Amino acid sequence: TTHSNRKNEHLSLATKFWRDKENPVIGPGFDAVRWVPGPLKDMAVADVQTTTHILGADFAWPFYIEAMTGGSVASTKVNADLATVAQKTDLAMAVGSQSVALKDSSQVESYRVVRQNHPEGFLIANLGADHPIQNVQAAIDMIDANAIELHVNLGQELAMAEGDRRFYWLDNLATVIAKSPVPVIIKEVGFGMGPDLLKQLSALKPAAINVGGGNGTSFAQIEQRRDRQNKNPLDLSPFGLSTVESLLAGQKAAIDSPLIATGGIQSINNVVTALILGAKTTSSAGHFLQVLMTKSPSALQQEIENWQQALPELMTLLGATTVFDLSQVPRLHRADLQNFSDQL
Ligand code: FMN
Repeated sequence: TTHSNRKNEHLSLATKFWRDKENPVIGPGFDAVRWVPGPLKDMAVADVQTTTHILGADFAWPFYIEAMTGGSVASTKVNADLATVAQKTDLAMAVGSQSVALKDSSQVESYRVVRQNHPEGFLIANLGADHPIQNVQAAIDMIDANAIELHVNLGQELAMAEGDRRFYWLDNLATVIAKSPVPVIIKEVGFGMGPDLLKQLSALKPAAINVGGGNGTSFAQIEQRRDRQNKNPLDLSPFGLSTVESLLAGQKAAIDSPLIATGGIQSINNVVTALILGAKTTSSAGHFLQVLMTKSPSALQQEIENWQQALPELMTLLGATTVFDLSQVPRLHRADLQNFSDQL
């Protein structure tokens, strides 16, 4: 199907253009935040608890593998490999948009393989925000999901010549949140969230909001490159907030919903910065995909294990025995980020 072709093209283009120099820069990135040395604390690295609580569950690590793929032959292998690595490293994992499998049952296997390879794992289903509760239920059942994320990807759709042009999402989100049998995450995919959007979405009482900030994999960019005739030369460059800015917006808006930080998280240092800025957990897509596709599943496992070794050491450096303690660590904002903060 065309959708499967699109998914295959996403995989190869994401690998190619991931962290491309030409990717648009949307606001200050993780390097705009420094960690301030605090008082000494009598503790050992072994005292650190890296667990975080969100979506009604305890997670061993405050990061997971974010939604990427499914719905094609190539993606079955990628999903199988990602799920095996997630199982070995005790990470949660989200699957890519399942809408293709709701229409074409031959594609179900490319998602189900994730549950097969990570039988006890916390798995997150994925659909667009316009899907009715029946589809949400079917997507959850497909992988026996523990939560579902619904993407609100206005910028990405508009960047696609064949993307949606009708966005009647709010009533549907409220209904799905009320009726879903598992926790619902509302997720941006690369343009971030400002304070008013965060307040509006938080009022819908989702289990979490994924701020989906800029400076990570640029999907709008990928869509425009894929669309070779450039039928839709829309320039979205003035639009959006970085992940770091979106997290500051969340703190300013003082919303109730727990925040997930995604978009440009490519190191354990980025994870720590996001947690300092108040995220309850984080996730990465492009970086993990890049390691998997250009190296191997064992290289990805090693990369994640390196993060898992570094995290308790970094937390000790910051005097944080828990992920909550990290949210109290004082930080310095680079001038451009502080300028943003002052304008909030
Ligand atoms: N996000 C979704 O919500 N649904 C998708 O189907 C989806 N497909 C993706 C496919 C690829 C190849 C990549 C790289 C990302 C995809 N994303 C999708 C977005 C990621 O989940 C994530 O939000 C985004 O890539 C930003 O994170 P990153 O900077 O760590 O890549």
